[in-house]
Amino acid sequence: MKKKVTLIHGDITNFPVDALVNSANKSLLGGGGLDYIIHKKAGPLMKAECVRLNQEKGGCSTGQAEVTTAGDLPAKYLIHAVGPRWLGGESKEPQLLCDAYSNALMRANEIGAKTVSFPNISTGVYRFPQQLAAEIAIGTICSILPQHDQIAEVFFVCRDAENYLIYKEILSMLDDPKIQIKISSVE
Ligand code: AR6
Repeated sequence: MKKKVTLIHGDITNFPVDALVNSANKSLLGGGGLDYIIHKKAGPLMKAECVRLNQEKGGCSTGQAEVTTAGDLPAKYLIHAVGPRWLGGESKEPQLLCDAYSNALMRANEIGAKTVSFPNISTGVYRFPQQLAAEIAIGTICSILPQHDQIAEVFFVCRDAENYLIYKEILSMLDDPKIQIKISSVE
C-alpha cells in the first residue's frame, strides 16, 4: 500500500497522532520554542521520563532521538529528536538534520506507530535555513518511509506561514509512485 505524506498548517500539539516528534535539545530537559510548549502540555509523567533519560544516558546526542510517553498531549508517544544548531553549514549540520529525521522515524517504526507528526526541526531557535531544512526533511522522510513497515502516514506540521509555503512548493513538485502527497488547506 502507498505511504501517505500530508502537509498541515497549524499547531503540532493539537494534532492527534501515534507518535509526535519534538524538536528537543541534548539534555532532554526542555527549553524554549516548541520544546517548551510540549513539556508544558505533556505534564509530569513525561518530564520524569526525560529526567531519567538525562541521568541514565546523559540525554540524547545531536542527530539522535529518544522515546517517552506523550503524557497529556493527543499522542501515544513523544519522540524527542535533537537537530543541529546552524553554525554556518560547515559543521555537518545537513547530515545531522538528516540523521535527526531518520532516527526519529526509525524509533516511531520500532514502537509500532502508524501515524507520525514532525515539526520543522532546527528552523527556530537553532536557525537552520528554512529552505535547506525543508529539502532535507522531505527528502529524508520520502526516501526512507517505504522501508518502515509500521508507518502509514507522516504529517509535516508547519506553524509558521513561511515554512508552510516552502513545504507546499517542494511537496507539490514531488512525484514518487510509492508516496501519496496531500496538502491540507490553511488552518
Ligand atoms: N507547532 C508546530 N510547530 C511549531 C510550534 C507548534 N506549536 N511552535 C513552534 N513551532 P524551535 P529548534 C516551529 O525553536 O529550532 C528549544 O529551546 C517553529 O516555527 O522550537 O529545533 C529546544 O530546547 C520552528 O519552525 O526548535 C532546543 O534548545 C520549529 O517549530 C532548541 O529550541 C522549530 O523551532 C531547538 O531549536
